[in-house]
Amino acid sequence: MANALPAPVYSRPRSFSERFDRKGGDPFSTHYCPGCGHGVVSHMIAEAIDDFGIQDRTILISPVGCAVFSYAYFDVGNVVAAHGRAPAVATGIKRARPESIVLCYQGDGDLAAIGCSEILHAANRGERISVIFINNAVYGMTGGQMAPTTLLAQRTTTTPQGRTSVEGFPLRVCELLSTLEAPAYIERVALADNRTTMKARRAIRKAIQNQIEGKGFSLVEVLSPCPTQWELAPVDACRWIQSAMMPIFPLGVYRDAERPGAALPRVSYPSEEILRVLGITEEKAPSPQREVRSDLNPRIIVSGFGGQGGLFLGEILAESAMHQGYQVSWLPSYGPEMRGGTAHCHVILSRDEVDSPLVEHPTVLLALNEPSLNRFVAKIAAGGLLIYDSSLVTMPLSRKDIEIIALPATAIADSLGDTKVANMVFLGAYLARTGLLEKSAILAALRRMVPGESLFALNLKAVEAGAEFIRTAEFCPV
Ligand SMILES: Cc1ncc(C[n+]2csc(CCOP(=O)(O)OP(=O)(O)O)c2C)c(N)n1
Ligand code: SF4
Repeated sequence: MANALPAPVYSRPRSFSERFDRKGGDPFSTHYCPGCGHGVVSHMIAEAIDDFGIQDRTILISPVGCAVFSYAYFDVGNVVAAHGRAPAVATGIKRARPESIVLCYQGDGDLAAIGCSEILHAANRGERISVIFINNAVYGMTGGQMAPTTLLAQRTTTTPQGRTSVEGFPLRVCELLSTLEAPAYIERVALADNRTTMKARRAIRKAIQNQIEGKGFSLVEVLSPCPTQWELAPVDACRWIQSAMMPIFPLGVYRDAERPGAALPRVSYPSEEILRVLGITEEKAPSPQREVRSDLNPRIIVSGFGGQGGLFLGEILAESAMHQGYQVSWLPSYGPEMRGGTAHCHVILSRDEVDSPLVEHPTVLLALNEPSLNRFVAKIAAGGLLIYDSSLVTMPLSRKDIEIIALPATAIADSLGDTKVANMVFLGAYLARTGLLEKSAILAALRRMVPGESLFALNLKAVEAGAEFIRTAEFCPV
């Protein structure tokens, strides 16, 4: 086979350390999640260092964030800077050792939040450093909180209903820095597919090459997947970069001293498109002022044995109502026993501000067992609603001033194959009786809070079975 092409050789860049020794990790793999963009970008940087033959004079400034262990991965000079301070540290090193190649590696929390002024001034001074900026639209390391780059309507742990303009708009670092006179090179790239990834590789090499050639400040922003905090499979995370991030953060060269006057990429702001991609229609978009459909402001107690899922039921109610624009509170109270002890929670869903999360006289009692019914039935406000598990409760009830629904929740859950979903039967029954919350809000809350497809499907079935009971059974008055 004289004409056969040589097989491609994939090798580990020499600029990676032999072992990735760090606190509490396997020394032969990185700590990055599967599908994370940090690993891809690290490989591109290491490969470029090898190809340019600069390993012995490269100094990498690692950030605080998911990339904090970069010092363990790169066999170059390493400094870990305080959160956001990489450009200041890089400035000092580059000025003291101008022959060194100084690379700043930063996340969007690090660079665009706490370190916003550092990067602005380093760029404005035209420091001869190369900055690789990972924009994954969240704080990855600390649990997926909102970053300055979080998209409008994007849900994060600190914007559970989606970011609104109250938290500010997504910060566009390339656009911001390109208003300055000093920078030599600014480009935004993405890890969305093979084509964009190859462009990202070229841009990273160019930013490093610029420094080797003594050109000024270079920055490459990489739209990078964080499947873990986005709660998406790696492939879907790449698609999300394309469909949701790229319209807001247009790719392209924002500054190139070699190509003065190059047209800047223009941002389009297809907010409807973003909302559609995020599964939110205009009407459902979060709006604090939104008029809710129901007139009820229920004050609810959910009570049962620990392990019956009463607290979770309360949480789902609060979360669903929050999706629908309610002010909510959820106050759990339980004994030290994980299972078998009593547990209850106070849940308030209100169109006005909630001044106290305590529910003294509930307008709704969801009693999952007899001791709970016994304890709280006298406290229900006149005209209130009681739903109790008639599979477990035998005590007679004498109150005539409230609506009472005897719901065989445990029996219904058993018929679905799992006693544990009796709490969801309660949820379905309560919602069907009151019409309080929209199905989409409940689905959204269940999606967020119930892990795994099969468990989600079972919970949904139980909610529907509870609703079906209300539609078909004769239940009141008892
Ligand atoms: C001074 C200071 N404030 C806050 C923190 C907590 N903290 C650690 S990492 C981080 C955010 C990291 O997010 P990002 O820079 O986007 O990097 P990612 O983890 O997504 O790669 C924060 C706020 C800290 N370590 N130090
Ligand atoms: S949390 Fe996100 S950014 Fe951090 S390692 Fe995992 S995927 Fe990467």
